[in-house]
Amino acid sequence: MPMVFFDCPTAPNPRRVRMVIAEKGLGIETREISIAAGEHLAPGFLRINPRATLPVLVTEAGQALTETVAIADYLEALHPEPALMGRGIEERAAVLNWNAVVEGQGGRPVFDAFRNSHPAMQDRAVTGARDYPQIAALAERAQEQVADFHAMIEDRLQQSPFVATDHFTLADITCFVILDFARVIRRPVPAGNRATLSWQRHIRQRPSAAA
Ligand SMILES: N[C@@H](CCC(=O)N[C@@H](CS)C(=O)NCC(=O)O)C(=O)O
Repeated sequence: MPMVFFDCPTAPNPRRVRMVIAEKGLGIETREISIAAGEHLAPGFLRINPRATLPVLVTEAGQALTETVAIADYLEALHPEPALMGRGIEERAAVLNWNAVVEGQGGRPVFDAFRNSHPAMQDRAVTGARDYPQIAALAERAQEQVADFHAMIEDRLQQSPFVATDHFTLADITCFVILDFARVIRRPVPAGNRATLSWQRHIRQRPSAAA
């Protein structure tokens, strides 16, 4: 069975996987699922991922991986170069650690603010097959947390050329995609955050940034 990548062109987590695939120069059979059209809630897709989220990578053995980190780790094991998960145990630990920090302190509030305020997300405040109403106060709190995230990542990038190590990794992909997606909640990187803006310009030049 060939490997199949289930993608959604408008969503940030699938974009992280597209960037990993582009960085590694892989050609993987891809099927597009439209979240906007509700295709991820159709019975055929729920049989593949009962949690109704994208991305999904179905491996050659038929296992459905539904988490970006697991997909990136799997592709790295098959195609080690270029290394995006760190070289050696210290680097790998740093990549997993920083990736989780960025997902938790950046991704969580950006997604909370978007899902709990955007008209397109009405009753879709939480991913999954079940509908949940928006909570306006949660969106407001999340906006404050996004400001904290911008400050935290600026501090980090003043000390380190990349988020996790001295080279480009999955943690940079995650941070780049989240900062870009924050346009939907009108939170660009603040003009004074020079280290973040310079790192962002540098990553925009990579071909994978267009993925
Ligand atoms: N933990 C998952 C998160 C996947 C996720 O939340 N994907 C979003 C798109 S970025 C989704 O499927 N949303 C479906 C919806 O909005 O109903 C990952 O690591 O990729």
